[in-house]
Amino acid sequence: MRGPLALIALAAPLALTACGDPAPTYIDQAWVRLSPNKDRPSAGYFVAHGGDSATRLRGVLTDYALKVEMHESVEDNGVMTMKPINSVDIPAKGTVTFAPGGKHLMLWGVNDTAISRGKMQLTFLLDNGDRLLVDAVIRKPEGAAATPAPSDNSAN
Ligand SMILES: [Cu+2]
Repeated sequence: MRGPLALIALAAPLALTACGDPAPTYIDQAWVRLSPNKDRPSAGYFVAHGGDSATRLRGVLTDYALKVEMHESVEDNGVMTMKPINSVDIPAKGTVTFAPGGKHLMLWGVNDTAISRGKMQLTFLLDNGDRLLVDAVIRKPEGAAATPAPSDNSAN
């Protein structure tokens, strides 16, 4: 362990002074709104921050759901519908927000272990080959706490 740690300690001051380093694209504020119905997909939201160069989000993967899709809510003749999107441009130094009513993730079959842990890791695939690993907070639907446990023995 001594070798690598010493290297990191040496590298840190260098990284701070290297002001020519390109700023990377990153993701934050990731969260999942859990569907109250297990048969219906949950929705995921986040904010993508562009680095010094523009890139593109090619998709999102996770080990903690059966399927993930990127969607966009669109108004069609006054009716809100949504359609899958294949990629999203992340402009240099710009932000792209996935939020309720707009772009969002749909997640089918969110893993029970992730739900009880309250978070799930998402992998964001970028056009430049980067993979960004981000923990999304799982928020249970309103009133979920009031649902009695199915195994509850109500003999009284
Ligand atoms: Cu959708």
